[in-house]
Amino acid sequence: MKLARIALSALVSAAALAAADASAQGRLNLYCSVQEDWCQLMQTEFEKATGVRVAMTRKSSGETYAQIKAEKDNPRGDIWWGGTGDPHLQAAEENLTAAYESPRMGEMQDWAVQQWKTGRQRTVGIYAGALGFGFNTELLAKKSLPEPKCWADLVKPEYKGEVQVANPHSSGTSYTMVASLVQILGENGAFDYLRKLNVNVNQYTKSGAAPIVAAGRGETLVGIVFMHDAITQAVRNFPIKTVAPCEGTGYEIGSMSIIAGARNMESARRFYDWALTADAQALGAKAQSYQVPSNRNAPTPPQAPRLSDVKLINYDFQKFGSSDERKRLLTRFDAEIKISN
Ligand code: S7P
Repeated sequence: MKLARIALSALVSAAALAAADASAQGRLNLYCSVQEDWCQLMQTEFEKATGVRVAMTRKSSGETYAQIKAEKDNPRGDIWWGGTGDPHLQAAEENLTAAYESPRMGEMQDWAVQQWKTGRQRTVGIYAGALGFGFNTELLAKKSLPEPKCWADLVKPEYKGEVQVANPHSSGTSYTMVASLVQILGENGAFDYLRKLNVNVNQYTKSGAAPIVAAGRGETLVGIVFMHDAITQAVRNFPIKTVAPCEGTGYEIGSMSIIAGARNMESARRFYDWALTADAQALGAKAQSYQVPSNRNAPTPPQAPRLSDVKLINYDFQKFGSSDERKRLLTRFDAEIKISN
C-alpha cells in the first residue's frame, strides 16, 4: 500500500514536471493556408527548433479569414501563416490581426515590405507566385484539342466541361483569378468572361490547388491554379504542362499575420521571426512548393516559375485586398455566376 502511494506520488510529480516543461517552452495554434505537406513540415521544424508545441489547422485562405473573423471575440488561433495576401490584408483592415515589426524585416524583398506597409504592419509577405493554369498533356492528345495558351482559350466551346477552378469564397487562388481578370479585362469584361467560363467549368472546388491535382489524375483537362502548384504536379510525374496566360496575369504575395488577442503571443512572435529566416523559407522546396521566397537570402527553387518571364499585371493589392472590394466582388460573383456546386 505504502509502495503504491510512493509510486503514485512519483507519477504525479513526473506529470507535473512535464506540464511545467511544456508550458515553459510554450504552445502555438497555427492556422496554415498552404499545401498540407508544407504546413506539416513547418510545424515539425519549428517544434524541433524551439520546443514550442504546435497545434496546426490547414484551411484555404478565404476559409481561414472567415474563421478568424468568426472567432474574433474569443481567438483560438495565434498565427496565420501562408495563403494569398488579399484576405490577410482584409483581416488587417478589420483589425483581426496584430501589428508587429520583426527584427528580420531588413532581410525581406521590397514586395514583402510593401505588403507589410499596406497592411499597417499587420501582415507581411512570405512568398510570391503567379496565377496561371495547367493542363493534362495526355488527355489533350486523346481529345485532339489544341493547347490552351491564353485566358481567352479557356472560354472556347471546345473546352466545354474541361476546366476546373476553386470557389472564390473559400479559395484565395480563385479570388486572385477574379481580381486579376477585373484588372485585365475591366470589371464588366471580367464578369462576361466568368459567365462564359462557367459553361466550361466542371467543378468549383473548395481548395485552390485541387483542380490541378484532379488534372494530374485525368479527372479534368485544365486546372486554373497558381503556376507553382501546376509545377508541383509535373515534378510528381503527372503529365501536366504549366501555362502563363498570353494576355498577362495576376500574382499573389503569400502572407503571414499574427492574430489579434493571440493567447500565445510570445510563441506567435517567435514563429513569425523564425518563418522569415532564410532557412525556414527554404523548407518550401523540400515540401515540393515552388513559390519565390521573401527573404533575400533564401534560395529560389530552380523549379519555381521565373516571374521575370511571366507577363505580370501591376496587381493593386491595396484595392483588391480591401474589405469593401473583396466583399463587393464576391457578392457580384454570387449574383451573376450561377455555379452548380
Ligand atoms: O499551394 C500553395 C498555394 O497555392 O496555396 C495558397 C492558397 O491560397 C491556398 O489555397 P486556396 O486557394 O485554397 O486558398 C497560396 O497562397 C499558395 O501559393
